[in-house]
Amino acid sequence: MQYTDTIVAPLTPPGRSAISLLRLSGPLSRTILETVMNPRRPGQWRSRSVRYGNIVDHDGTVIDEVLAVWMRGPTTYTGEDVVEISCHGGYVALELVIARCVAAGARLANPGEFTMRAYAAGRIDLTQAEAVMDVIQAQTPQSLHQAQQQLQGWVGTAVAELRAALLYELAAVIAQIDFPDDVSEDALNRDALVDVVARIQTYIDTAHTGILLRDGAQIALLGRPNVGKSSLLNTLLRTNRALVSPIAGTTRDSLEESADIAGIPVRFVDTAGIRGHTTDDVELMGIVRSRAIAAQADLALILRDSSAPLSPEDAEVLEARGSGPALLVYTKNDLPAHAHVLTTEASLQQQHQFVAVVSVSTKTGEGMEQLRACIAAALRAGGPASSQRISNTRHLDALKRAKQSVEDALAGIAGHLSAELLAIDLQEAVSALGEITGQDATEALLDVVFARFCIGK
Ligand SMILES: Nc1nc2c(ncn2[C@@H]2O[C@H](COP(=O)(O)OP(=O)(O)OP(=O)(O)O)[C@@H](O)[C@H]2O)c(=O)[nH]1
Ligand SMILES: [Mg+2]
Repeated sequence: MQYTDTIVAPLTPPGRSAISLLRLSGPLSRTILETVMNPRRPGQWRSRSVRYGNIVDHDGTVIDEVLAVWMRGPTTYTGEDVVEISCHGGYVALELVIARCVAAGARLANPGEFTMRAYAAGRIDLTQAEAVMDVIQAQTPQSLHQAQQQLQGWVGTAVAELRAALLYELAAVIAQIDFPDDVSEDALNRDALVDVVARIQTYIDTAHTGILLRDGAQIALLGRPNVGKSSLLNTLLRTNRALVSPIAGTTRDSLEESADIAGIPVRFVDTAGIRGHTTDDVELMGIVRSRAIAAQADLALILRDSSAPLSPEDAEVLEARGSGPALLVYTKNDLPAHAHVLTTEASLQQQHQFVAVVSVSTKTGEGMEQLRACIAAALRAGGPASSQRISNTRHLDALKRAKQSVEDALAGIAGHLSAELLAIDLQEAVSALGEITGQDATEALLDVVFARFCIGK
């Protein structure tokens, strides 16, 4: 697809910085550059050589001193002629340089429009376009590494192989419809379809860890007042984020902070202590929030003060969590343990199947490394070591549909269904796979994918 208009956008966020970067892409890129810039040394523009000079207004007034490079398509990010200009940082210089480019014939780019053009030019497939945003939004080195793998195209290659295998079988089925006499009964290779199902399943198996590393997990710190939730949050974050005091009911509103736990981007939520008998309206509002978070978090840390007797409030906390995965965390293990701590453990364990039990002290730091390891293990639950993982729910959903359609076709073969019906199942599987890479993507799907993008990408 060839676009006739030339787009422009900042590549760097607004704000004070040494330099800002902007990009033009489209057929007029070089003409616009020649109009707005006076290079210091005379001469022709050569592709991929950097030139120094001034961006000037139509009357010759200097707007900013810049470095600029013109890159001839199609071996550019968008596949079109591209110009990149480094001007000074700050709000004004960048805005004026962009305005000057617009006056000279460019149009402001929409979010994701450069990447959309790269996709339209066939430079990248849809999974790589999505990976661009994943790289930008990666929250830990591991999530970045995973996004880079996808950017290099492994999902597209894997899906193309599956699709090719299915198209081969689909052709055989269609031949059977068109020339029923020429094709033998067993023209369809059942084993090939079984193999496709198995391969799709191995990709589906990577998705739990993949999606976790891309999107992260919410972990709630729950417990009755004063068990040490805010202290534990601070120790996990290694900051003084939350207020801590010996007064029960210190934390009123829930408070969320991000951290990296063994490469997994997690959001810890400190909550107001759950208790039934408060008359304080504000505390009650906080407790309502705590209960909502308790029910929905990906993982809960249920805190129990090991120096205090078990109270009915501890059971309330467990009730608020429901059946979701939880770690039991004994706090304040630097203090003498309460005499009943072991019997209380038994009674709590009866109420809930904990993933693990850990004992910590935020005063001495004891147990903290073990707690981090338990959290990582509880979240990851045995994911694959390779960083080639399905990390996008859109891909996962399409893979599941493709697998189901191939399984339907296999059931059809067993049930001696007509070639026409088998062809429908196989065609559906092919289309589902094509949605992943974009071959069978609708306009609406592309809009959804590119709506996630930021300006300048
Ligand atoms: N000795 C000891 N005291 C602790 C430890 N952790 C927390 N505390 C103390 O316990 C008290 C309550 O701690 P917080 O972290 O405010 O407890 P919380 O669960 O957030 O309390 P609320 O916000 O009121 O629900 C404070 O006086 C802390 O200093 C610990 O590991 N050892
Ligand atoms: Mg607190």
